[in-house]
Amino acid sequence: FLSAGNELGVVAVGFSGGQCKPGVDAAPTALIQAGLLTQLKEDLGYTLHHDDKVHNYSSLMPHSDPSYRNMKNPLAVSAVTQQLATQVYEHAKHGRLVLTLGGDHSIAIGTVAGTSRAIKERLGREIAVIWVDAHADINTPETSDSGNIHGMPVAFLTGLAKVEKNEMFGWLGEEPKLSLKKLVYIGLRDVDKGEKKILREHGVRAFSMHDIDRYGIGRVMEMALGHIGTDTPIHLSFDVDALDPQWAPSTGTPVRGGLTLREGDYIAECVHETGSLVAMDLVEVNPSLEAMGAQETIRAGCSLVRCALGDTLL
Ligand code: 4U7
Ligand code: MN
Ligand code: MN
Ligand code: MN
Repeated sequence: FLSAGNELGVVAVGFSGGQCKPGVDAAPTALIQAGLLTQLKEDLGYTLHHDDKVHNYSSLMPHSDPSYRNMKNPLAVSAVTQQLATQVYEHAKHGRLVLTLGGDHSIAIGTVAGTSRAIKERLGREIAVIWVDAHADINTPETSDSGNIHGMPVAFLTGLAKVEKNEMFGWLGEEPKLSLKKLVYIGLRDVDKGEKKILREHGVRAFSMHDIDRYGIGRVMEMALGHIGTDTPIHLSFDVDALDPQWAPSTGTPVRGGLTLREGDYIAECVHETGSLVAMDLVEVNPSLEAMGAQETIRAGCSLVRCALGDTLL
């Protein structure tokens, strides 16, 4: 009931303004050149809806974009994510599964907003989000030390970050795009003090690397999916830095002690098995960092996407 057959909407977003390191904008092209879209079409049998563009949204870039309330590039990130929300919405409202290739994680403000709106309109349902990441990305502009918006998307989507001006995420509107009760984290290991306070106060369901060590990834996925409940549309937002730098070294904010490649793929496979996946983001691949590991990181990213979209081992 969730998506129409094997129709896949693809959005490629070469955007890096949510953080300070250049190069993450080159990821969509690198992933596509590695054969990802061909594999989805030929091996997994999807019908692709893709404009064959990697969007850089240069026409949306403001001439001047000073920090505001501690946010870096607020106008650019707001404008790009607003446009992206429309693109994702257009795919999702036709019942297509939507794959977004980022870009830094700020783009999830747009992708989750787009999915959330389409699923509400089409099915009258709220989406759940599985956020796979070393980081919680739930800083508000006030709690963030870095001012980088890729560390804030969850705060904007859940309404924890207050917005006033339309051109600075006011377009998100009053209604949260995501309920804190329908959010599940997997892979956390570098959570800021202010973020821990937010997670605790709101009782957000989160599975850290400690939980994965204790229960194993199998039990963790049972618990994570159990929290969401069956038949709930799922948006999977996968930050490649959830993987250990051994498997994904080319990313802007690597943190040691992460998921193995197989644990990452397993998460994606379990989400596929629910039959409830409506959208996936793959973000934070930066081929220009740790050049030696770029091919490995790209390969890992392709594998995560294939697993979430139904590639099986046997
Ligand atoms: B990513 C950080 F301080 N929390 O806010 C911040 F540790 O999308 C990192 O998960 C954010 O890669 C990482 O800047 C954002 C930092
Ligand atoms: Mn991260
Ligand atoms: Mn992230
Ligand atoms: Mn990162």
